[in-house]
Amino acid sequence: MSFLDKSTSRPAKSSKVRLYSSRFDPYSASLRYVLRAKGIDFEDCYINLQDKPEWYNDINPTGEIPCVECGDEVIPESMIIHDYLEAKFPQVKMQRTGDAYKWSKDRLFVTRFKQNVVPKITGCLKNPNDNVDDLLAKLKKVDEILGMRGTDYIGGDKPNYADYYLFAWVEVIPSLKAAHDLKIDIHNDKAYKNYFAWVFRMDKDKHIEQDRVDRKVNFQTRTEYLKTVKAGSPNMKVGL
Ligand SMILES: N[C@@H](CCC(=O)N[C@@H](CS)C(=O)NCC(=O)O)C(=O)O
Repeated sequence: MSFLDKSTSRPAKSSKVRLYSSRFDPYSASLRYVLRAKGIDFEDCYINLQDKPEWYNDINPTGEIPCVECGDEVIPESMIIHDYLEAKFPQVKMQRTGDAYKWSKDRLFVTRFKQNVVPKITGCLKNPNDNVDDLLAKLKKVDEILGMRGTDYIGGDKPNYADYYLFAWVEVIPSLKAAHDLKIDIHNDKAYKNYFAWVFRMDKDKHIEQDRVDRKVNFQTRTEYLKTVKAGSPNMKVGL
């Protein structure tokens, strides 16, 4: 893993897939989980979002992470990257884990989650009191959808990209709660039964666990990181 800021030059081309990301970024985490599930060897390049290298604009003119580089091919936008990885490395399927109807429902789920729930999670980072009730209401909806699916995972009997996308975001919530001292206690609430059963299963997923080991991103380090965000000076290197 490397940390890149204004003072660093663009890394030389690699024979591996390279993920330009940020250590605690959920969009990037979902891609790492999928890369692992597909068995793809990849390297992490962490961009310092507070002090971005100028050359990063050549990679993504919007300046956003994540971005994937594979030889001469550079792809931004998390959902387009998911599609690119699926097309480029089709051996292990992470999207077509059922028929066309299931694929569409999964995509709809991820799209609506990104539109409706992600802004509540990021909103909680800055202004928890204005966002937490909405977030909890939306998680109830997620619970209903998981219940209606009736399978262990959105993917069916094993996780697919929609599971990894969802998990990469909701795994932030316990740290948000700790960093902002939020009084949320929904673990024993029946309205979240399916959701927590799913979280419990995902939490034991080996690709997610490997990510925690490789990057040392876990409840403690993420909480410390969110505290540095709250204090106005994000420190991407906490716990290393
Ligand atoms: N639509 C983009 C959103 C990515 C995004 O919001 N990235 C944030 C980090 S979570 C970012 O790069 N912010 C820094 C910046 O815009 O300068 C995607 O899905 O990849």
